[in-house]
Amino acid sequence: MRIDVLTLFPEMFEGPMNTSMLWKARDRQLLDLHLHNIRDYSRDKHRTVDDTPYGGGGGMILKADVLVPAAEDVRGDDDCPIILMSPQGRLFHHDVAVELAQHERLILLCGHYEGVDERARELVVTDEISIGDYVLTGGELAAMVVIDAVVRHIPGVLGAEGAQHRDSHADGLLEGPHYTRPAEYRGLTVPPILQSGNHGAIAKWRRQQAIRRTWQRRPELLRNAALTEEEKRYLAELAEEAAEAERKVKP
Ligand code: 4H7
Repeated sequence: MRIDVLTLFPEMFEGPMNTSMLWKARDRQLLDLHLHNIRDYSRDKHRTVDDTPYGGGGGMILKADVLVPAAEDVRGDDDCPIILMSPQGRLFHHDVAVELAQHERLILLCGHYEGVDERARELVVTDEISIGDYVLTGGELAAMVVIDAVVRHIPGVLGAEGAQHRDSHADGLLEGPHYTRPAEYRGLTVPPILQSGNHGAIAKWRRQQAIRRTWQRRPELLRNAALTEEEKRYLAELAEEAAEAERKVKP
């Protein structure tokens, strides 16, 4: 997969994109990452990329006559998505990461200052994504979050185990608890079932723990999770246990 990033701060990408899973993906040529400095598309001697907003109000706006030629030059005659990272975009989540990973190529546009001239959106942006309901100084950190989450879904990136299918959210549930050695630490022990060697029973226990944790922390996710009849009964037991505990507090 090829990803092009248009940014005023290409150096921000250096650490994250040259570390761990992302570095491996690039090294194995599964990810072909290109960073482009928006400032290189400015045409005046001061390398201007922004200007004051029409109507006043302060702050600076990224110029359409810089952004549009930059995006068009990078795109060439490809018809790949050009995605603006912005607080006004559709919310990024697991399914969006899987969807974006199906593309041969993506272009990510990182805004800055008070924002981008609306005509750049109209002329070149095909999709607008937000990583969450908060404001960032620029789109760079958001773009890196999207790149990391998308690249995990390129076949071969995580090795043969298909670890992305075991991740939180892959099956609509949060992950349950994990343990490694030692078997006892500060008096806290590992659940005996994990040491039983009974793989069927372990798989069932893990699913139940995932359901329990999702029910406790993100119950709204359970609406879209695919549960078996047995798992639905387990969920009903959890609700019954909680109702019972509630009755003990205020009878
Ligand atoms: C586009 C338009 C993404 C990009 C405006 C980007 C949050 C997210 C940005 C802006 C982002 C997210 C520039 C508006 C900085 C606010 C102080 C870059 N913020 N910004 N201003 N949630 N900021 O994904």
